[in-house]
Parts: sequence; structure tokens; C-alpha cells
Amino acid sequence: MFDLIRDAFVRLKRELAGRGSLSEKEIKEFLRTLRLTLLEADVNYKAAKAFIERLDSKLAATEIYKSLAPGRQALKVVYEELALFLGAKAERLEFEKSPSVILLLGLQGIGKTTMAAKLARLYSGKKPLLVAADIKRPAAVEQLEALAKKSGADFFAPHQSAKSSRGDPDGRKVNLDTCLAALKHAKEHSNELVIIDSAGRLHIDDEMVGEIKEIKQALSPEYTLLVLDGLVGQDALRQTEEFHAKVGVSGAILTKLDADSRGGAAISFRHVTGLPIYFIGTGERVTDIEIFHPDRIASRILGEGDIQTMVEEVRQVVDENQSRQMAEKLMAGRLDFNDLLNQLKQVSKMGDISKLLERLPAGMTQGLGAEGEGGFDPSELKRTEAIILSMTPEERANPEILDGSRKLRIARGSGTTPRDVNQLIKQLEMMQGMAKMAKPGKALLSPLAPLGGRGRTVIGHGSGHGGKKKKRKKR
Ligand SMILES: Nc1nc2c(ncn2[C@@H]2O[C@H](COP(=O)(O)OP(=O)(O)OP(=O)(O)O)[C@@H](O)[C@H]2O)c(=O)[nH]1
Ligand SMILES: [Mg+2]
Repeated sequence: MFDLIRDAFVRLKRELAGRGSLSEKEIKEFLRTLRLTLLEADVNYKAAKAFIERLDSKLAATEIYKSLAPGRQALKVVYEELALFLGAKAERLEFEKSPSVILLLGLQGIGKTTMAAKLARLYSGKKPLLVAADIKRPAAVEQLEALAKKSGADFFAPHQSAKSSRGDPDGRKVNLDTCLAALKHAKEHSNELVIIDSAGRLHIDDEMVGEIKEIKQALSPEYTLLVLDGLVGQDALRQTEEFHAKVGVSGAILTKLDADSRGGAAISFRHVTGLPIYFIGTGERVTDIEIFHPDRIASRILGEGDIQTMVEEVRQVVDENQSRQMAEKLMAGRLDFNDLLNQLKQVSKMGDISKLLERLPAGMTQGLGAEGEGGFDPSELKRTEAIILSMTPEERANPEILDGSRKLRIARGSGTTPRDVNQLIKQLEMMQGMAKMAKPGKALLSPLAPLGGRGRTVIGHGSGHGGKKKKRKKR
């Protein structure tokens, strides 16, 4: 996400940061490069132009030439302006009705159904009801049902007999009836939030517009959210303008930003459409959703990382007690394979670790496997897990009893080689050694600490000797 533009910014930063002076000509040159970078990242032409103009006048007004550290000063202005450009503050959904209704709409395959489940999980306190108002695509109802289970939300499906109704090939009437019945159900079952997953179409056609309008009229949703695929770039802006003109939307959700290295649509959206982005989707799992925080996104784009979001995500899944216990054992050099297994489980709960590492400032993650060569390899984690799972409880707790024949058995059981098993044992010993050398300190209490700096070495089977030492930078 935003890789392209972030890399360019990091280069610019390197050039600017240490500057003791900055001439007017150099500032012009800097702005020119920045404009080209934005265009390369597929930022809308008008948006890029407007942003650069604002920046230009802001830099002039700050009298940057007189400043003691003009490079830094310029970067600060860029950051502030970018955050403003992205929308000043995070827009939150505020619900006043009970039940409140969110209607999701958008073209085919952009991630509506997935997003419905993500939202249900995010607002689980409101006992959300997920409504499958899509009988057009086969299996769409079942898809939402499965996702509802994953997000722990209630689920409402069209009546069985409705699916085969004649004279309604697009299911428009069935979908509307489903929504109405769902609202009634929600009132009776104290679901405070109703999330409607509508049917996608290949194009914005009359059929679709008609269906959405009918649902809107009948349910008066508090939020009508347009789901957009970040991958389509500027086409997302065009779609928004058309949808907004035809049915009226409250704002947008951008999905698949994990797969989009440019992020141009996200950057231009507010300026071009005047509408807010509420959420972004960053993966296929129900947990892969973020509130669109303009300031955090700006700092991510500038390569400053987004430590705040990372800390929140880690806090959500990591069992603090377990981490503390593990840290204590680590300090005492008493780590065994059970601890390693626990750690693996926590890491996999965190999801894609390279995504987490992406939030660290550029440069801090070098050597951690987050950059280049595809980052952490989940299959390596799986392999490690398989080896540990093939050990008996006794072996896991007392690694020293692992002799040649035990190692052979474990290798066979896990589909690996004795060499792999040996390597893992070495890694455990290394962790124990590391702990003995380390001075007692807070850093080790961090749940990521045993991975930090040596991510690939400890958990995976990489042969790296650890990366640069990870330092948490205060921001
Ligand atoms: N990488 C990535 N994939 C996503 C994301 N959101 C959804 N997907 C995937 O995109 C595909 C389509 O997602 P759906 O949620 O079914 O899309 P939809 O808009 O409901 O599709 P229709 O109902 O057919 O219109 C699925 O394979 C999802 O797993 C995301 O944020 N990132
Ligand atoms: Mg769908």
C-alpha cells in the first residue's frame, strides 16, 4: 500500500532532511519532483495540481528560507498539508437510530460482502445483523452466511421459497422484501445495527440504480456507503461521481489497498469527490479493516510508519499475560518448544506480519524481511509449527532429550528432514543464549521482541543472522 509514493518520499526526505539552507529554486524543484511522484502513483491530475499549489503557498508563507532547519521544516509542512488534503480528521460513523442501517453498494466483485462482515465485526457491540440482499449471484447468500459466522454476527437470508420466484429474474423484489423483513427481525431481536449487502452489477445500470433507490426509500439507511476497489485507481473517482449523482451516497470504503502499491485513488478521493473515506480494506480476512485516519495515512505515505495503528492491532490479539510469562522465561533462559509454539500461534493470529511491519518507518525494517524477497514466508512458520507439533509434550518441555532417533521420528512426522529439526533446535538455543546476554529491560516484554531483529532466524528457517537492531523511535 502506497509503496511507490512512499519510496519516492523517502528519497526526497533523505535529500531534504539535513539541509541547512534551501533556496527558492530548490523548493520549486522539490515541488516539481513531488508532483511527478503523485502522478506516477496515479493521483488524479487536478488533485495533484491543487495539492502542489497549496503546498507552494504554505511553504512560502512559512518563510522557510529563514528557518534554521529548512529541510525538516519543509517536510513538516508536507505532512500537515497531506493530512489535511486526505480529510483533516478521521470520519466516524455515528449512529442515532436503533436499529441503524448501513447499506453497502458497489460494482461486482469489489469486496462488498467481505466488507459487510468486517463492519459487523468492528461494530460487534451493536449486535449487528448481516442481511443478504443478493439473490442475483449464485452462492452470494451462502458466502455472507459463512462470513457472518467468522465475524460472530447474526445473519438474515431471503426466505427459501423466494429464491425461485418467477417474474423477478434479477431478484429485485425479493431483495427489497428481504431488507424489509430483516429490519422487522432486527427490531424484534434487538439488533442495533443492520448491515445490508446488496447485489453487485458489472456496470452502473438502471436496474441497479432502481434497486438501490427502492431499498433506500424503504429503509432510510443512516449510511449508504459506496464500496470501491482501490485497484481500479482513478476509475473509482468516476464511479463515485456517477453513483453519487444517481443514488446519493454518504461516503466510501476503499478495499484491496493491500494489493495496490500506488494508492492514488485514496489520495485524490476527498479532493475530487468531496466525500469522506470511512474505512479501508487491507486483506481478505474479516480483521483486515482500518478506519481511514488521514494523519496516520499521511505519515505512512511519508515513510514515517504508522506505529499507532500497529500497536492497536497487536494489542487486539496478543495475550499480554502470555507474553509476560514468555518474557520471564526468556530472561531466565528457560525457553522451550511450548513457548515457541505459543509465540507462533500469536504471530499467526496477528495475520500477515509483513503488513504489520509495513507500518514501521521505512528503514527501521531493513533486515527484518519486510522489504525485498517477499517478507516473512508463512510456509516457513507452518513448517516450524509442524516440527514442534510432531514432538511429544515431554520433548517440547525438555528439548535436551532430543537424540538422533527422536529427531528422525520428528522429521518424518512433520514431513521435514533431521537437518530442519536440528536447525530449529539451534534456533531455540540461540534464543536462550540471546536472553542470557541481554540486560533486563522493557524491550523484551514486547510481544514482538523475540521476533524482532531476528524475525526470520528465530521463527522461520532462514539462515540470516538477524537484521539491524530494532529501535523504537519516539514520534
Ligand atoms: N486482497 C484483498 N482481497 C479482498 C479484499 N476485500 C475482498 N477481497 C476479495 O475480493 C473478492 C470479492 O469479494 P466479495 O466480498 O465477494 O465482493 P462483492 O463486491 O461482494 O462481489 P459481488 O457480490 O459478486 O458483487 C473475494 O475473493 C474477496 O476475498 C481486500 O481488502 N483485499
Ligand atoms: Mg457480494
